[in-house]
Amino acid sequence: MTLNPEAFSLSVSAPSLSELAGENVDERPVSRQRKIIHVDADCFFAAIEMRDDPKLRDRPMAVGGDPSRRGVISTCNYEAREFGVHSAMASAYAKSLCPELIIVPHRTEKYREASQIMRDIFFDYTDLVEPLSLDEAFLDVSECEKHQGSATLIAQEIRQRIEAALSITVSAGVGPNKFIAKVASDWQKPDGLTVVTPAQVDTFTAQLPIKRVYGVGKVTAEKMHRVGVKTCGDLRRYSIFELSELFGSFGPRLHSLCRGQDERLVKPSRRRKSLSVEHTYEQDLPSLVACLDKLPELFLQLKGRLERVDEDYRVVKAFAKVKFDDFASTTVERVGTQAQIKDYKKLLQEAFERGNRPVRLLGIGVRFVDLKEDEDFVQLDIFQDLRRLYPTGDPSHEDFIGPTRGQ
Ligand code: DCP
Ligand code: MG
Repeated sequence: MTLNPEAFSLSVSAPSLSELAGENVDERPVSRQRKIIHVDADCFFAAIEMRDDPKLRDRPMAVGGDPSRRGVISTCNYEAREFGVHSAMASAYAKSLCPELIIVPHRTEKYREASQIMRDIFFDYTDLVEPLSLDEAFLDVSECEKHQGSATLIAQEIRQRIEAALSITVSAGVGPNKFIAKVASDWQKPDGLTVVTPAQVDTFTAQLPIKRVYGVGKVTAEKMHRVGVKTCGDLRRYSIFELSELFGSFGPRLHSLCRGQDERLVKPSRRRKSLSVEHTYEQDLPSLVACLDKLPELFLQLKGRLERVDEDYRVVKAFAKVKFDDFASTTVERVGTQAQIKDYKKLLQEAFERGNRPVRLLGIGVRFVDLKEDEDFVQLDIFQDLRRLYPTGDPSHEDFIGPTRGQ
């Protein structure tokens, strides 16, 4: 049976709130229909390298170690994949498959930087973000109110924002659980969005080759093939007892997964460390005065975002970022700030003076400590608890950034 990605392609016109909250395909009494997004960057390390060096584009390239020093491929672009090159392959062997393959070394700092920017974008939609690696994360957007709660539109916006911010593409999958979302994000890679509604889960998983199920390795898949099980649908013929006998403790899980059921929660392992807003201007800002003119608008945006973070975050630093017309960028940050607009004026001035030339991008933000993560957090003198500063939480105070919700 062939899989048909088209059947699950993006349908922007259909608001997925009703879809995803709608029909319950299995018979279990599910208390709440969840909306999970899985995001995974396309050939991540390679994409960053191609972005930064256009000579690497449109030809097979990989990131990895030197073939003459027993190096290994970390990843490669999609052109190289056509030659059979893939992650974890010896670079020398990759070269033998594709002699024109260009292999460039890692720049880990760049990948971390990009990863952080992706995460900051995810946190604009939910605090329930579970990073799986530098380029991959689950988001539970069940409670997100953006786009009237449409996970489809949220995923689409996340993809667009990452591409605009980083000039790389990511693929996303939307589904009612982690398993479905993860399979879906891989469905139309690269640069794809696949939405599997609750009503489609049954058909979608029935056709799914068994090797797509996380935890089913080569050996298990071969064992299944020998007894005629090629798809998740085929596996449904076996009872939970039979599967437990055949696959031990993995049996009950297989029983659920082959029906597209997965109750695992999105576990936010790390919470956000910072929050910022930035803007690239269509025309460069020629002077410090022109930059300062733009500050109130950015400040209002930042304030709006900060109102949505939860009360376990404390602001410890404010920062301003400036990118000049020669693409050099600089960030000035300071502890002991109250993160008021006058603080940002000073930071911006200092940042501007480092380059003293026209500016293409301005950003301002705050860094947090997270009381949930840091139980031993001691309130240091060098920064202020903004809630103590403004106990009335008067939002009309123009310099006030509400750090918490429900002030
Ligand atoms: N990576 C690595 N070694 C591996 C696998 C991955 O160093 N054996 C690194 C390089 C990848 C990054 O992790 O760019 C993300 O891994 P993915 O599995 O998501 O692979 P890619 O993003 O490169 O490709 P895809 O488009 O298939 O997601
Ligand atoms: Mg990836």
